[in-house]
Amino acid sequence: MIKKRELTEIFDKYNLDSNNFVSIKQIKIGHINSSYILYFDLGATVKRYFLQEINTNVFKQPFELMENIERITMFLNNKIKTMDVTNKENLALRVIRTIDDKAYMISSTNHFYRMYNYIENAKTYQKSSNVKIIYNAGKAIGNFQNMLTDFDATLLHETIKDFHNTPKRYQTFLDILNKDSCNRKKNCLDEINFALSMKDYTNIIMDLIESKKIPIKVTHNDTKLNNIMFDYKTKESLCMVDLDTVMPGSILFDYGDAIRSSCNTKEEDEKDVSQVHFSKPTFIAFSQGYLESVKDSITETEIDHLIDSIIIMTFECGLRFLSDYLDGDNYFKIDYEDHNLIRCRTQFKLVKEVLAQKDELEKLIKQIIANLN
Ligand code: GN1
Ligand code: MG
Repeated sequence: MIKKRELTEIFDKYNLDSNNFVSIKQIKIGHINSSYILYFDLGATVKRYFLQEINTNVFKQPFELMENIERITMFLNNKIKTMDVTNKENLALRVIRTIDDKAYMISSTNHFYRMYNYIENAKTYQKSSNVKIIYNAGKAIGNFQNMLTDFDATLLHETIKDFHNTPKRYQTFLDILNKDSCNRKKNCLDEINFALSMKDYTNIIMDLIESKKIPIKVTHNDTKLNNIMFDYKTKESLCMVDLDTVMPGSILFDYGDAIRSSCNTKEEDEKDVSQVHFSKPTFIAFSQGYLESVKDSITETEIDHLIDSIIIMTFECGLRFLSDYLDGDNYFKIDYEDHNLIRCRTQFKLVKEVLAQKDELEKLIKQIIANLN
């Protein structure tokens, strides 16, 4: 939790009246940054702000990162202004600037903060089996990609290099495994063997990108269900949050990663892995919403690799958890010793289930596509 002295510094930088300050609530969401809601009593209303401390261990170039986020959020907000929609202020994040006109503030204890408008009457879901919500999640990710098609990708810094370069992630895993610096290899031999057996899968998307068989677009790259805000009442999706990894990429990253997180019947860190299953109804609902929104821009080759992308993105995520576990938990926040290993197990279980029904899932995609027009 943020110390009182630091909070005072934040209030000063953002010109917030501490006399109106009511409380601060930490939101336990996300494995990287720390997030807070600030409440101010304005008499007739309560004003909220969304404050985040950026994890500079993960995002080593926070200035460039904030430049990206400002560019993207301004672009989105300008576009929304011209659209014939209601509720415009809730359809994209807005960065709040400091009194010295910066998109961030660094505290005297060297913590890096940024502030956003608070999206009112909205919520996120850790998981959901409500097909309407899931269908809207698919639409949200498709729409996000659509809105950014004319964004100049050369303006973006690469906030984390090779973020979804699965072969590089695999190589990093091998290096960490080789060192076994925490002597944890012995605790996870099954997971290691499964990871090694998946090597041939790792190159598929990168090969398609390198051979220019699929296009590079501006993508979100972290399309977990809980990175989508939904209207509290209508369950319509409002906007995508957590824009730190918006970078040039393949839409397969976003589709695969979203299915990975949405179609898990349990939490990402469910300890009883026998409870973890890949939900086919969720897969259908999400794919329906997603494909409806991108049907005019998605290519044949991208469609042909949608199921591969689920396998690869879910595997990559599990591999990153496993690598971090072997490496001594330096990257993802953990609540207990084996947390990253538990997370890895759920992801690998999902990969196995998708592999086992790959042909059927391919057929379902074809059916959805056939019924679109
Ligand atoms: C991290 O910050 P959060 O929890 O939205 C990670 C994603 C992983 C995800 C797994 C910058 O996302 O890549 O898929 O955890 N973000 C970063 O839950 O590494
Ligand atoms: Mg994130």
